[in-house]
Amino acid sequence: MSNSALDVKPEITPKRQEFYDRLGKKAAAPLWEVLADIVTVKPKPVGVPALWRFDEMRPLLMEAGSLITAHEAERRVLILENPAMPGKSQITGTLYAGLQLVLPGEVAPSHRHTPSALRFVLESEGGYTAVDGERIVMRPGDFIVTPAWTYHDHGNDSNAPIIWLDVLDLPLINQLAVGFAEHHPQETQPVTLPEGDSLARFGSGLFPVDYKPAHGTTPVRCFPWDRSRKALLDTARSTPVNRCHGVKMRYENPATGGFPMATIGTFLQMLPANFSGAPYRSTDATVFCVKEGRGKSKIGNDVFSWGPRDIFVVPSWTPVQHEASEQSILFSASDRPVQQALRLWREEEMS
Ligand code: GTQ
Repeated sequence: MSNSALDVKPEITPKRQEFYDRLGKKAAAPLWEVLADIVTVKPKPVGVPALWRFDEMRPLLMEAGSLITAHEAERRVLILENPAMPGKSQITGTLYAGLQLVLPGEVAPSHRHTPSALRFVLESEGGYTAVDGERIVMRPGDFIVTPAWTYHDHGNDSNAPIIWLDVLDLPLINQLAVGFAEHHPQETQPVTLPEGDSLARFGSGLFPVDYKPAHGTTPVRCFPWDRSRKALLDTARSTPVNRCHGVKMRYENPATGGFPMATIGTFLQMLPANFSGAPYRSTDATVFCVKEGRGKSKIGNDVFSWGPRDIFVVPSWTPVQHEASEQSILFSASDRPVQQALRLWREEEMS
């Protein structure tokens, strides 16, 4: 069977149309009219490439801060909506992203939900997120995991605003219709664990002798920036630079060797100064957040120049090519763990 057979739609004659209209009244439809749309020769993502400049978003976030409290909003977040999916609260087909602000003295009340969340901290001079009884102090560049159905609240006892990037698997969870949420009985959950507990207990390479991973989510709740950056740059000294990705690493659940989250894969990559990457495409639509450096990325037919704290999105199977004018570090997140669990993930270099 040739590809064109899968791409081409039959002609609609008046007689056929009249038949289709009658089918519609019986909640039925002809497959041959939609086959090419639903059984695609290659991925047809709804999302488009896009970039959000931190310098443009920050004043809007601060304006939100003057209009509504974290308490009233529950979560004071500006959603990063894919321009091709306005009103859908989606940055990709499976992921939601937003910029969250907690002002000095504020608390975002404790709740839990079945969607999983990650935080990538953009601005903080203290302040915390509490997950499952542990307060995690937020520092710029920290990657923090809020597993499904764990209570979490955010608080800012510092003198400066805290701003972070939220990525949640909301569209996936809602597509599966498995979304549940509830408040904690108290506004702030009791802190039952010492600061730094999850990292101290599970981040050193030593586990309790009888430890069994209970689920797919990492017992380490925070991957602190200084350690991640050092691991990346130390590795880069003895690792060849990949033509497409520079030096790219993935965050790991130390209990399983898999991704830290069951649904969202997270990565950190270094592009050396003057890096000019080869084009590639992968099936997992990816949200990038620039931690350090400057450069530009060609995504499909669009070129986006980026600098620190900018966020951009690459849709599924869309060619992308990164360039860096100075040494740059990119954090990124995608639904790769889901695709790999289903044995469906593909990536290829294009030149
Ligand atoms: O911090 O719990 O961006 O529940 C969206 C939904 C953040 C959160 C979001 C949420 C949260």
